[in-house]
Amino acid sequence: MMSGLPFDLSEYRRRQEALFSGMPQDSLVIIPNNPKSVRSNDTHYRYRANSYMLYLCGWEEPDSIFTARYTEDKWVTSLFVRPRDTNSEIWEGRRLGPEGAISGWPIHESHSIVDAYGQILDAIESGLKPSLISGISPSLDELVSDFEFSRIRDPRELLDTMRTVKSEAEIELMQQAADIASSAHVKAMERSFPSIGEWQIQAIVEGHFMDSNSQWSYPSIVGGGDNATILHYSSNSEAIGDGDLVLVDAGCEVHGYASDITRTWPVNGKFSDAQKEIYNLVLKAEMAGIDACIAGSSWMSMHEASCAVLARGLVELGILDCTVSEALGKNLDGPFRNYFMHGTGHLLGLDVHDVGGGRKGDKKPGPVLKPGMVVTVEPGLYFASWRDDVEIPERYAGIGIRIEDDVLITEDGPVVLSSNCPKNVDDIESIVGISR
Ligand SMILES: [Mn+2]
Repeated sequence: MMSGLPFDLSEYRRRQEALFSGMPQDSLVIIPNNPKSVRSNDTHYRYRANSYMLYLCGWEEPDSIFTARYTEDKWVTSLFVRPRDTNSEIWEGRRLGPEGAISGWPIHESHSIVDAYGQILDAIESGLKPSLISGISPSLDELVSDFEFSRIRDPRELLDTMRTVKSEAEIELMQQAADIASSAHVKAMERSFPSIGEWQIQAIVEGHFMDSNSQWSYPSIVGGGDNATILHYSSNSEAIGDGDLVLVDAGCEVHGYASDITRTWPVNGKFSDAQKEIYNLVLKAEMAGIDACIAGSSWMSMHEASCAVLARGLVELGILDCTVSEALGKNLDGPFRNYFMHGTGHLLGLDVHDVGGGRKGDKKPGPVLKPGMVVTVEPGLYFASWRDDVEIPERYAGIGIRIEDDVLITEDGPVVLSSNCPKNVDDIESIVGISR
């Protein structure tokens, strides 16, 4: 069997070496794969390998553990995998087994998963200090916690920073994911019509993902009218009325690398004046955010750029009755946040909300933007008609708009990977409904 790995072995080796160069030589690196997840009784959700496992060696089978230790002047990598088992393979699918894992994978040794715990215990008892990614495998967490280490070394401290900067080959996969998702949004626009079900738009989008040999990278959000104001709406179960907007936040993955695109359009093909006012304001904020995606800039610069545009626009439209600086607030926490509650973007990669910082609630500030980073830029404005805690102007009640692109940071400025997905009012109006 061919390995079918998305990268040259040398790229995986480079990643491994970069990790090991930061690890003390008495470390035992332990990275478990994700467990399978039960949907009901004996039926499982589609399996998705752990992103760190994909990053370091591309192994996609469950019940596997990647380890590395330093012996005889070099780091030796091992993969513990499910052994071959004809009966299990008849029911669940072929396994590569330790024999298959050793040929064509970027590892030195392979073993049966059955031997993993014994070998890990032996290594720890011989004096190696576990460097485990915790929170993935409860039984490994427990095994390691039985030894009283002052602190378990967490390989994520190094890996997360490494993962923020993508190689040429990674960017190529992310471009493919962005292209597939862009086409999916275009198809959904073309086939929209008044009264279309949110689930029907979901089917068009995800059908295109599957048709492209891809799959969603997070549950698709398809919200019509007021549902577009629910940030993580995902039931996608209502019909969308004539005159309503639909917000579609949907992306896919290619070899684990995600795209994450949001578009908002009128299902009848024509923005109302009120919808257009809000739409063009969000678009202006989005483009200001993209323009701020400059290598060397602070993480907050795109958020600041988008927020400034939104606050000014809300004052100009008469939605906020105050000065622009009052609307913005001292710490970007002014009343414009009544209508824009989330961050402007996040890192994107093997995880849709990728590792490496920049997330709300982080203790450290987000990373300085570097060439090779991919971020999303996704401001929005939400006027939920049912809210009574803030002023919702009648003219804009029931409007929820977000526009999101995937942006590669380069020395020469931002490159929008999702640029094939239309976002100007005229471009959108010219295609909505043309193939209904
Ligand atoms: Mn996003």
